Amino acid sequence: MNGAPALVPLPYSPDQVAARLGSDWQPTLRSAHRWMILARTLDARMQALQRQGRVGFYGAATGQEAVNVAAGLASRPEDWVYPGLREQLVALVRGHPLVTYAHHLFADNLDPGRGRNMPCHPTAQEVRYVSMSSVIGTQIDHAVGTAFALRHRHEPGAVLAFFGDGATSSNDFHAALNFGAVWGAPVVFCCTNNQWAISVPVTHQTAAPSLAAKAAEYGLPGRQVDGTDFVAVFAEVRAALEQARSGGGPTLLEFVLYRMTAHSSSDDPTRYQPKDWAARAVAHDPVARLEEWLGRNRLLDADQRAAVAAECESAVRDAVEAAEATIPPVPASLTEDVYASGSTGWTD
Ligand SMILES: Cc1ncc(C[n+]2csc(CCOP(=O)(O)OP(=O)(O)O)c2C)c(N)n1
Ligand SMILES: [Mg+2]
Repeated sequence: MNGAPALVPLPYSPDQVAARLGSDWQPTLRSAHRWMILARTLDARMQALQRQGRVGFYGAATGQEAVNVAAGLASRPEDWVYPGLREQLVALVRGHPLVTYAHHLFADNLDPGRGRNMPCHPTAQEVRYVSMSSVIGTQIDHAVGTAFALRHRHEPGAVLAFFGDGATSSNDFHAALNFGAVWGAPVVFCCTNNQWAISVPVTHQTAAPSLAAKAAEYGLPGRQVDGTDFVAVFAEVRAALEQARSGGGPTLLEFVLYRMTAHSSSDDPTRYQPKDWAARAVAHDPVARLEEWLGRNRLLDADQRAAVAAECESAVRDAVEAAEATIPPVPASLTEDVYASGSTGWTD
């Protein structure tokens, strides 16, 4: 495949940004920046805590923040999210409390999943963020099923289905695109092409000209998007969600970006990545890219940047402290939520 498109500095003038984001573009960009810094702060802290043995596992989303924040901000409360490993920020942007996510990461008694899932596999029912399956690709089919159900019940909303470049080689990806298109299901397929599936480069994953190109054979539109450009991702996700909601069927969006960390805390990428990868990834850092543009357009100065960083540091510190002060799941919880007894808590 032809790999990443040429990534250029944010090409937008403020007028173009306003046109693509709408009238409230300045608060949207400031809010996006704050969320991206929070995510990066959380990633750095959790990777350090994992190495100290204080959390069991961590899968960072460093380099993928623009996609997560843009998708979160472009979605509506009635929409659903089926994530892969690196989309927890979408739940936070949609209103899942940071401290609840910290309870999940520490698998404590206030984790909504009571420590049953690996860290980075939260469930956030109140924001329609469905617990991730570690089995690569399976969530894409589940997302299509939910989208079909929404339409069948005449309920509003659409579904965001996230998965990586590696997941495009799973059977589920192909079944989901096929039936999503056949049924005209209100789903947006969001492929985060970070160019690696653990140690397998995307160039070994497919001979197709791009991952987005696969959409055509299933009869739905597919577009490659620069996933390091917040404005581009926001505009594309918003348009695809609108199309889905209005009965126009699914879209496949391929977000090309760079994995800036190891696959997870269990991985050592120096054993397989080319020596210049880290430098190439840093050159395509979505946070630096947005900050550079905000600075150039006088929307962010050094003091404001420092204030955002301090606010995020303190939010992460408070969340970690609250989690570490919480007891592990009580033994009796082992049998809770296993069998349905009366109401499941879900409304239908
Ligand atoms: C069915 C299945 N096969 C293999 C694995 C092991 N595994 C975990 S993550 C991963 C790579 C996923 O790569 P990609 O889809 O590109 O997502 P990324 O981790 O890069 O975000 C693999 C092979 C798995 N979890 N499930
Ligand atoms: Mg990948």
